[in-house]
Amino acid sequence: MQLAEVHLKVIRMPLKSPFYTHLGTVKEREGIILKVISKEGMEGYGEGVAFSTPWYTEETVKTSLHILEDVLIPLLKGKQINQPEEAAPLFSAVRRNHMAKAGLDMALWDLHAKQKGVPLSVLLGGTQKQVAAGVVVAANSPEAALAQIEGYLNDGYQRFKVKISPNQDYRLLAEIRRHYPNLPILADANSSYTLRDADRLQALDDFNLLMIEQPLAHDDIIEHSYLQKKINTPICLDESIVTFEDAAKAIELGSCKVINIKAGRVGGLTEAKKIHDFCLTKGIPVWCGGMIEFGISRAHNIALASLSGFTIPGDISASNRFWEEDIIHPGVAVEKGFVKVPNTPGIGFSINEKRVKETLVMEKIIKL
Ligand code: OSB
Ligand code: MG
Repeated sequence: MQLAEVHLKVIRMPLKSPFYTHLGTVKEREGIILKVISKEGMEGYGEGVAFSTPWYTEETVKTSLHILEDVLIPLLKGKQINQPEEAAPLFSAVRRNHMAKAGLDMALWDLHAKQKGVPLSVLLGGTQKQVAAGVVVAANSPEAALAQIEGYLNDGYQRFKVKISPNQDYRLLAEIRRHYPNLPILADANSSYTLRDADRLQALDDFNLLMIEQPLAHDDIIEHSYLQKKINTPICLDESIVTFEDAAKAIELGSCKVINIKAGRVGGLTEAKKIHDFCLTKGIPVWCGGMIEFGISRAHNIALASLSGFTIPGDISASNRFWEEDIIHPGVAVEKGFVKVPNTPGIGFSINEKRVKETLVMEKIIKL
């Protein structure tokens, strides 16, 4: 395939309710929608998942736009790409900027799947026909967390991720366990602790958590290995794993027992699949993390999560978890605790152009 154009759109949408983390409250989400168009006029969609501010990674919507427009898209000029896996090596001379790379990588995967007339999940090697739905609880009080859990249980979700920090951990989890002794829960700390908090984190072993996600620094691998020796709860790394090499080092050092794979965070589906395949050979279970993203990125997540190593329910929630109306048709739906993996070509969802128009902030067409 050879590309003729790349369309970049920035959209902005309010969340149905505020998303509380110790790093700040997310009330509205900006995102980048990428459409790649081949010389033959076929289309593929990707999504850039950087936030408006660099609270989760160093990238932002603005830095992603700059890197896409001025660096990555020009690298595709005049290039014949026969496999979507060829994109990542083309981008390898560009340091980091994983989220910008991922948006373009995803769009090329979708385009390629559509050209071949196969579902993206099949092209990736996925085998699961449906993926277990999990959801994140990000509340600002135990009462609000319990109310969210009750609602999501009624919706059929199979796994609950609770945001914790030193300001809200033991008491919150004790309260949840008092009401739901056997609920499958994991705690996501988003790097809010240090090794000095090891005893405090060890105390959370009381709650039979599935795992604790990213307790220590966002870029640490060494200290997590010390912590894992001290606590029984399996550590899952999120922020610390931005490349295949990070995953290999973390596993080698015993820094985690589980990995949360986000295509957006690791530079795209090619790298995500590589991490998945490696974890499978090492017996490390993986799950697919979310980014409070829009439907295009969620669709890519669903396809990725259909790979056989994704044995733990991920942040795969319905469009209505965050949005009044998503930018894909139909919206992602959870039925009896599962999300169906589409069996139509590419990501398997069409674009809700009306919704894109309503939320559009900026648009740019780049001709190659
Ligand atoms: O740490 O997993 C995280 C959302 C944005 C950025 C980072 C994280 C999250 C979530 C929400 O926890 C996951 C979702 O989209 O369902
Ligand atoms: Mg996380």
